[in-house]
Amino acid sequence: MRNRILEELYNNKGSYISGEDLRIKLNVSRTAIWKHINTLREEGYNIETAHRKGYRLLEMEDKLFPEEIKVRLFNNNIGKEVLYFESINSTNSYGKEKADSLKSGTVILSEEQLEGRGRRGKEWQSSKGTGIWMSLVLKPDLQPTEGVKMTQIAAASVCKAIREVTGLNALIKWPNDIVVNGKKVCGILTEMAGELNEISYIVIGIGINVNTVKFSDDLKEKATSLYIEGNKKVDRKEIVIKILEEFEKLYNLFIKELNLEHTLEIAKKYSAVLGKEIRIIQGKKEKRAKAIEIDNEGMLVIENENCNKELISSGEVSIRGENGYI
Ligand code: BT5
Repeated sequence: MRNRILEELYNNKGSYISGEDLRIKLNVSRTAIWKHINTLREEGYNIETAHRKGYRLLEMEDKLFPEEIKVRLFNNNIGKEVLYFESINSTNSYGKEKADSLKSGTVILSEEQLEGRGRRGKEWQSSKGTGIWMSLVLKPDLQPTEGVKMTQIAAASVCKAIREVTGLNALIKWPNDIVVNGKKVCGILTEMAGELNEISYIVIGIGINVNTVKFSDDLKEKATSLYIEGNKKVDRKEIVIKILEEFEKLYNLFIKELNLEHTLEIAKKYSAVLGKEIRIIQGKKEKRAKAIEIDNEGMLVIENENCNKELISSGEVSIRGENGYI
């Protein structure tokens, strides 16, 4: 009932809806409506009450309320279900734990993560209210080998969304980062479970520094936020909605055509590495190379120090610029 009331308030956002109209539409008592409205207020929804006029939803505080996102994504499959937390250990861990009971396309959002993770157990700093800490749960009918391509689809979606919403020159640092002016604003962590020839679920974690003002000493050389680069506060909801719209488009094309053509167009156009001298870090090993191309499978083609071409798959590598982060 809480959600139905909220939906009605959203559909009338900015104008009043009377308690009587709500009562008839939702078939509950006015007292019940009043109680739900109070709970919603406690949760942070800005609902005004006026005598004889009823209830009105006003601009919200800067939170990633799921209804605001769902209402704007009514044509999307991804984002039909949005789970929202004030605080969580990690949206990816939650997605994995609950994968069996979650529908494909479920989005998990949290205002903060207490144990945000990067790849191979590295820490991902996810402080309260400053960023987008989000996971998508998918259950595609694909071979497990195709699963890694989801990172590329996510990277292309995030890159486009940041560019469109903020106008910043966001670039994709293959395979799983988005950078602005040479520093990391976003990292992607794709985790998967399944059998030999069947995926049971994929959880794609996307972490974006949106309104972060300051980073810890260990990060400030290589991390940045949309706020720092653009010098203005960015509405996190706009970015979430744009990412999910872009993701749905690219994901559906991939499932239909079973190739990454549309994603790779974006990956190449906005690549931060192609044509550059880079360092490839794989465990303790590091080598120098030139990034030449991204092939049709999304692998990075490099020219090594002996001028031979090599294919690098995204799994275990990190890329750095010759003299810095990129
Ligand atoms: C990543 O790993 O970049 C993947 C990050 C994925 C985070 C999302 S948030 C939602 C979901 N839930 C999770 O628990 N995780 C996902 P990797 O390429 O391994 O980079 C990790 C490294 O990035 C760390 O070792 C730090 O050096 C750096 N780092 C940590 N926090 C950062 C931040 N907020 N911004 C930029 N860099 C950061």
